[in-house]
Amino acid sequence: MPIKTVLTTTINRVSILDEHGHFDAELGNGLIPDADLVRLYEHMCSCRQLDEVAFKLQRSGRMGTYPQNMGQEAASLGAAYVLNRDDWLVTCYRENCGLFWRGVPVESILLHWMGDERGNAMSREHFATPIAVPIGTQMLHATGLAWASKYRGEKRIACTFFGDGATSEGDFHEAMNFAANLDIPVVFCCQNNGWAISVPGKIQCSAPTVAQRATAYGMDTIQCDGNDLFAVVYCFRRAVEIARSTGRPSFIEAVTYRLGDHTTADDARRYRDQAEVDAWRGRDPIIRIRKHLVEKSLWSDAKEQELLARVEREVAAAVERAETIPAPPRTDFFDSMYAEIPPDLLLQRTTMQTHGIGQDPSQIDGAVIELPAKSNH
Ligand SMILES: Cc1ncc(C[n+]2csc(CCOP(=O)(O)OP(=O)(O)O)c2C)c(N)n1
Ligand SMILES: [Mg+2]
Repeated sequence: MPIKTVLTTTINRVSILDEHGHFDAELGNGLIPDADLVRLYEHMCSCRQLDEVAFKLQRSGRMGTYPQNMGQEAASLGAAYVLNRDDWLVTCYRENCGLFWRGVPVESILLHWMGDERGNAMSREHFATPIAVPIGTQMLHATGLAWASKYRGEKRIACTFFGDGATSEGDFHEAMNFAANLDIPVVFCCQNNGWAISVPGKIQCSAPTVAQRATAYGMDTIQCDGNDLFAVVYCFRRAVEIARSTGRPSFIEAVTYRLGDHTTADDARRYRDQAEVDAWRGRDPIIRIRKHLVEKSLWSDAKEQELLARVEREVAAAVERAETIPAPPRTDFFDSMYAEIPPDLLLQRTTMQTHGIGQDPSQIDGAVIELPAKSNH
């Protein structure tokens, strides 16, 4: 036969607790113990509260740009719940829920979006990298971290998160290719929220699923309802098992939606239909878990009121902590780049407090040029 089929492929989609409240007992029973489910629900509510508060902080001039995570809480939380605390969690900017589950302090993330980079310096004990705003870079970092782990004979794996838009970046393909061909235990998770700012998914990826991009690299791949915490946990258990038992990478496409704007600098009403947003509001990952908990008599209105009051207090306290951390000296941003600061930057450093940016230094009368204090960098 001159032409024969050398590959046919299938992409499976996992859904356990759907938007109508149907629960697949076969896959879902025993997946998340009740006590954990309550804690996970409470945690998602606290992240949602943070999003609402951060939006108001930005609108009142108390924060720079902020990317709301609203609607996408389940994917990173499911991952953080399944991973070991010392597996690497390598995220971009819509994974607050997973990072907080790890123990990253809320005030750190707030501080970062308030413009203080010290907030993005993750503590060693969290095994998380700084949240990546450059699109796609973190996938390579995750692959490198997992490779280092393998090289050292450690059991630690890496998990990385990125958006659908990031899968159009060269970095994505390089990371996937490298991880697949060198047997690197990394879990790639694409939060496919349908949009990369105003670019819709359908002109970003002409294949019917993002998941099938992983097939091309010879990697195990699966799609899940990314707003279904049970489905996310199911897929991560599977991916983590692959990574630990075979040392291989795998791919999860978590299909989700950002209910808010891209960031506070965006107005999504200019490019998205309200009907689309409304449809996704009905698929909110938090609402469906709440309904499920109520059905199982694990939740009540009284508990809900108590929780909302508590998360309000906790987030307000985190905002206060972030706002009262003393600001770093303004000259700091000159001091981390060079061991010996070049003369032109030294002049800028010295005059920035008293003269406008771009002012011709030769016009500066009597500028006193001081050497910076010896830095540790
Ligand atoms: C390398 C790079 N190019 C462009 C940008 C500007 N930018 C910021 S977010 C974004 C879209 C990202 O979309 P996606 O990966 O789908 O993530 P989402 O924001 O939807 O979570 C772009 C193009 C950037 N931050 N970094
Ligand atoms: Mg996107």
